[in-house]
Amino acid sequence: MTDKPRYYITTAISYPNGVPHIGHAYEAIATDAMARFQRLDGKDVFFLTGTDEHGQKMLQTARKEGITAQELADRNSARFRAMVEALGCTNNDFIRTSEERHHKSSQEIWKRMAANGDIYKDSYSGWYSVRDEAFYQEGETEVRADGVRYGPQGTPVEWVEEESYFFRLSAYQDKLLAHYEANPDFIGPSERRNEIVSFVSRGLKDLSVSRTTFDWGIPVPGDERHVMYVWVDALTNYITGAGFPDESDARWSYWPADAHIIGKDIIRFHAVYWPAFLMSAGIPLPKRVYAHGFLFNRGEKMSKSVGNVIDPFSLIEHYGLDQTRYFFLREVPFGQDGNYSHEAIVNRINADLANDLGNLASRSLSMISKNCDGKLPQPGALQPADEAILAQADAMLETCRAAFGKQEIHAGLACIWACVAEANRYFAAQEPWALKKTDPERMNTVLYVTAEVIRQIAILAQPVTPTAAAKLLDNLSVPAGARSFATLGAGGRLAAGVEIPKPEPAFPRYVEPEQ
Ligand code: ME8
Repeated sequence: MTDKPRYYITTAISYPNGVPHIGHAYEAIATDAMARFQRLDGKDVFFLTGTDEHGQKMLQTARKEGITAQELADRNSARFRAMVEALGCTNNDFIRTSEERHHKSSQEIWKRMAANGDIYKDSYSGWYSVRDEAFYQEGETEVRADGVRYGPQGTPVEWVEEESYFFRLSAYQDKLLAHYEANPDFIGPSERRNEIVSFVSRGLKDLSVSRTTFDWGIPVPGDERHVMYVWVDALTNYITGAGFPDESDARWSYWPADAHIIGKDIIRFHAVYWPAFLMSAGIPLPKRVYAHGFLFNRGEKMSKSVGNVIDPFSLIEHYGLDQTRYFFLREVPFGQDGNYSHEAIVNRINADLANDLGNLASRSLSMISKNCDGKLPQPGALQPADEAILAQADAMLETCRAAFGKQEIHAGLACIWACVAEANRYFAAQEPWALKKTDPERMNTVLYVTAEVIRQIAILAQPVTPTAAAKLLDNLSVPAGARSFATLGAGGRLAAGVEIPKPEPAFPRYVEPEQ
């Protein structure tokens, strides 16, 4: 624990009823980039991810496979853990909802909601989607040509009738609307905010929060015939991870979370149910819920039957980790749906990374190696072109900070790569290779300025392409302790005379494998 400002960020916790797919990887990559950004920007970051192991969907899958739900959870949760590792994620913890600490925390939040008078017993009858683990109003469902009734996310629903505890969600309609009004940044992006405000304005019904027809879940305190509705326990993971209910735990100082990063299909749970549960239990609300879009394979929804589900492990192996991270975060405006295809990935790797940044770095640094005794050259008097490119580089932090602060990762990357493009124009226009003969002092200035701009680009690229950015900074002999955002701008300029190694390529070109 330090006296740095705290920053708590989470992904959704994934259902380990199957193995991880690219949608899960996308969320982890984006959240990791935001966690790394805040860390480099001087915050004490806590980043939580994990698996959501209870509920009927897990139980049904386990039965089909002839194993227990716990066995299924153990097997697949390990795959999710391996995925976040393979993606280079810097999560500080990995929570599993079947853990004891989480049972304790969920039972405590339940008791607090009950003590507040918000839980009562009745009987439930209505439509339920096992795939979404969600209850739907009849009006939200439709019977399609195949005779099956579907919910709003396109998954089949079934009729459920059983004794159930209810949460008095209807009592929170006005409080939620007042919260959205007073905290305009609570839900992002704005389309999602509007969607939620209009959903809540239409009126809220009390929510069924327990089930009796199966037992794979967390027992309801005082009535063990019931297990909690999986979303009550799932959402609670965010406070379990912060040490709840032990409010003397050092981790509790991270709560309330700064950002829950989730997909758009689960915004209702996070922006309606979760704040209502917390209000009821007297626990502060997270500061922001941000919903990203969905990824499609060439415009098609990924599905096992179409056979277009992409395995994140093979993607990283094929294209490289930094390349994969960069592609998704640059190509898809965060918050909108996005597409991926082999051509689009290769284009980003070769154009943005290998050509624009990689070539600029290797051309300028090899010139320094060859012509400046392998030492960062001493710049002479700066000319307007030098000042202009340095000013653009110095201004990046502010733009990136504003962009990452609103989860607009793509806008941060666009700003960095605009500087890469300008640095290329500067380098081409100044022709340092020609200055070598005509004006070596001026060549030194141009090479120094280019190296300094690359330093700032590499420092800011660390959250998204950590390995390649580290290579670029190694190539510039920037010490490990001088890579945080505090060194950006004029205060952290490269020191002339420092020896640099023979540059190692940071961004190789993608070459199609031989058929
Ligand atoms: O919803 N593109 O788990 P989950 C982008 N356990 N994101 C996608 C995606 C796609 N094609 N498919 C899924 C759950 N996601 C619950 C969450 S949180 C307390 C409980 C995203 O495994 C999805 O939107 O179905 C969600 O944010 C995350 O992956 C996990 O999805």
